[in-house]
Amino acid sequence: MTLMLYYHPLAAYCHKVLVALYEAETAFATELVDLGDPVARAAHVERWPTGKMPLLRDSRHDRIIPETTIIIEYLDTHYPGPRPLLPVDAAARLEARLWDRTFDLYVSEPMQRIVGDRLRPEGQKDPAGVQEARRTLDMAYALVDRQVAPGGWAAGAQFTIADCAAAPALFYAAIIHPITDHHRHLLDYFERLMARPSVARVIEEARPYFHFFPFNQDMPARFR
Ligand SMILES: N[C@@H](CCC(=O)N[C@@H](CS)C(=O)NCC(=O)O)C(=O)O
Repeated sequence: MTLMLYYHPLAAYCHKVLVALYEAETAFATELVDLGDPVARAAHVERWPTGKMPLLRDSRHDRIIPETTIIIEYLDTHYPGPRPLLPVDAAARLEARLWDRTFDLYVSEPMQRIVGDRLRPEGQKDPAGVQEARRTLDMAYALVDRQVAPGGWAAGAQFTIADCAAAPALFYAAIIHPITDHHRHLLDYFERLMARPSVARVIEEARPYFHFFPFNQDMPARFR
């Protein structure tokens, strides 16, 4: 198989790329990477030193592509699907990239910080960091609520890279920091995302691993 995704089925950033691959109907193989296994971790760091997931290997061009935003841009360029995830029009493209960054930096990042803190041993926790992360999520929820008020997708009428980033970021963030009725537009957008076949497929495939998620008991029953 030309494309290989090194990933873990529970990892939010891996979900972001899986949504993109399913949207484009691109054929790919997967290799599950268990970063808890020192040998697997060392092999992964050897592929790309950040040790982050996912990574894409393209054997046709003999290269490893890191960073989800770059992976999706790469796929859109070299393995395009029926509809581009990065709009061709420059203004629409910039908007899609803006909201991709917004979901990564202001939803995924604080979500990961809160989850990471849950995994830390007693005595090494960072309550101030968690409080700050929750404040960031409150800000982001209000920001996105305003953005999606007209309906449609994160960057307009077209499903884009921004929605690939939004789906897993909001999926996990909503569990650890619930979205309330105060953000009605965001809740509606969340439901549109969850109903999208590519997103539903990724969640379905992750289901056997959800018991490893440290906030598993807070997950809505429909996802468990
Ligand atoms: N900026 C990176 C973030 C990737 C990332 O944080 N991946 C997480 C999984 S969701 C990871 O590899 N965590 C393991 C670690 O940090 O050791 C991207 O967009 O690819």
